[in-house]
Amino acid sequence: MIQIELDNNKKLYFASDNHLGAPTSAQSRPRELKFVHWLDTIKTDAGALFLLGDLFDFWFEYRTVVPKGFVRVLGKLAELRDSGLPIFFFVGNHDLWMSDYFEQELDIPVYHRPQAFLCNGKRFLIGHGDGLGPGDKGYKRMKKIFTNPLCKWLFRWLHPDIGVRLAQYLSVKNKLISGAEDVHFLGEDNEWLVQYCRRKLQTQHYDYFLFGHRHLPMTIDLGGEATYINTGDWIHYYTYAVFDGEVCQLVVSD
Ligand SMILES: [Mn+2]
Repeated sequence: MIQIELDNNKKLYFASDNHLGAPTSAQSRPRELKFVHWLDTIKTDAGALFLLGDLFDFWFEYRTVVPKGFVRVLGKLAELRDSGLPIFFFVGNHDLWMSDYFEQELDIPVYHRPQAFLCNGKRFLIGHGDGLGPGDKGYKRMKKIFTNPLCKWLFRWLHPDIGVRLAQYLSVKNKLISGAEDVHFLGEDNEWLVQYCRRKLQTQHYDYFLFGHRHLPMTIDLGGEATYINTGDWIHYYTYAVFDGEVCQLVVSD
């Protein structure tokens, strides 16, 4: 459990699913600028910033190379971090090949699974949300391949111009960005992250569960003073969550 004490009037901010770089770097630029502008507006009262995954539509770290682009958002994160703002990065299923670049270059810790936080007496469980809860077997199988050390090693030895292009092709082809397939709310009882939260609550109380991944902003009352908030995305909704020290809620950015 990581503890954060918020000073007066400071807040926690949570955002996810920017998918920068998709469907093309030119088309993702306005979203990147909007996000960088948002980072500028929160820096006055942010006590900590949580990025809940899929910041990049594709990311891979070679030993000496990282993908081109994203200079503005990386620069802004560096500025905020250098000014003393704690930033926590949770990898999503699109950027799970993060290694130590964020830690080394930006001094931002990277989490590969959900992490508990205690802030002003409230318990948080925070993560990206992929592969949690029951079901989603196809994805879980795929994730095993993606995270397999031998597969990663083989991919690393493809020339980046081939590897990155191949990954971008596969990533953009799959749904969310193209808008080819709509994301539908499955109903409280069928949302597998809701089921995941309910199971967690059987052994440990949390005041707030924060996840991304669904690309659907939602706030779901789990009963017993527990709430699940999904941060939505920065493609269609431009939503984020903010915790003012007492209450956590979803906000649409302007
Ligand atoms: Mn996503």
